[in-house]
Amino acid sequence: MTLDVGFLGHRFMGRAHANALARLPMFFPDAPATNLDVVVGRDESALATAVDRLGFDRCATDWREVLDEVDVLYNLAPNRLHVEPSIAALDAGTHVLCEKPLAHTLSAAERMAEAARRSDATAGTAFNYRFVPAVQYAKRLVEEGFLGDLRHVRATYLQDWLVDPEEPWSWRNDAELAGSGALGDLGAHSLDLARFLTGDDVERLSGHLRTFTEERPVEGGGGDGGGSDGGNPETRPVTVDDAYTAQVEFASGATGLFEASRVAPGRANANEVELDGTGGSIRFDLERLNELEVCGADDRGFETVLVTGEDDPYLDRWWPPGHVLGWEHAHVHENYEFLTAAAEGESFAPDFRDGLDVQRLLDAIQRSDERGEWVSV
Ligand code: SOE
Repeated sequence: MTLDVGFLGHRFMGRAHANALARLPMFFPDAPATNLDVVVGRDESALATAVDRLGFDRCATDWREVLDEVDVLYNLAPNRLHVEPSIAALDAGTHVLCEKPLAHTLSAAERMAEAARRSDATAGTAFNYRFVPAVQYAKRLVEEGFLGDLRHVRATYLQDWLVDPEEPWSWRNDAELAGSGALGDLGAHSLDLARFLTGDDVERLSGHLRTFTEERPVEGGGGDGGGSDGGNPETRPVTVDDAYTAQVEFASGATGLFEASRVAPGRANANEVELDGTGGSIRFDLERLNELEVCGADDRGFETVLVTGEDDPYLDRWWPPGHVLGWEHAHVHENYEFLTAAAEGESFAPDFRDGLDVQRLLDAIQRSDERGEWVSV
């Protein structure tokens, strides 16, 4: 059986997932066959390029017209647009892999999780870092009891692409479209990794959001930015956070510190998680994603374990031992697992409930910031 696939969105994540689908027949021949049927967007010239470069049969400008024609919808659109198309697709029996965060608001995420619950189709939230081999290796260590009793979770996700105040405005700077900024875009990954790795739930937290640049130029705006009148460039307000921090308490009694930023020079895409327990510590750093740092409670320091052997998760599918993997490979693993689950009528993890659980944390961090006090989740 060949699954007809539709993408809503075709930019960064469109390329990441199209690349993953192209790799599957070569490296994961047991994956269900897919046909890139249709890519949906608004900009017709960009859509034509996407058809050409990503390998779709056709393009469309209205997602409503294609839902009945595809078996799987990849929802890669701005966060607010995750909601209605995903719900409509699930109601039509179409499988959905939706980018993170699940939605722009908690109530929207609740509606999406409810749609997934009532549908027979498979629904997944694209927390791709779960599928990095070193992260899966870390999870195995935790499940084997290496950490003992969990004491601390420390997770930071830092980027630098908004350091320059002249960096143009985009939907990622808009609360209506995105819901939040660094919090939802990057913090969602950290919060999901913490849940995934520890299996622990956050019970209460104190969150803080900051916006350092209050407005940004609109690309192609008037004035100095490229217009003819020589006046000030047109700008739009930034209504989301550039950075957040959160202090949390887990149900187990462990404590956690979380931070994300888009204004951290030198940190292009630094996603780090560290877990400390009575038995030892484990540290993952996306900038060195083929390694895991591990320290037993009686050791004198961290040992670096290379996760590049054929016994490591997914590694036997790729190259001989030691031939390292990159960021894009996690998307391939994620797509392999999702499509296999969809073709077999199974559920996939992370599903929309996982997306909703993370959304509850995002919402609690925003609530705490607004109230200036600790809140329960
Ligand atoms: C942009 O900040 C972004 O593409 C995120 O949206 C992704 O989730 C992250 O993996 C990389 O950075």
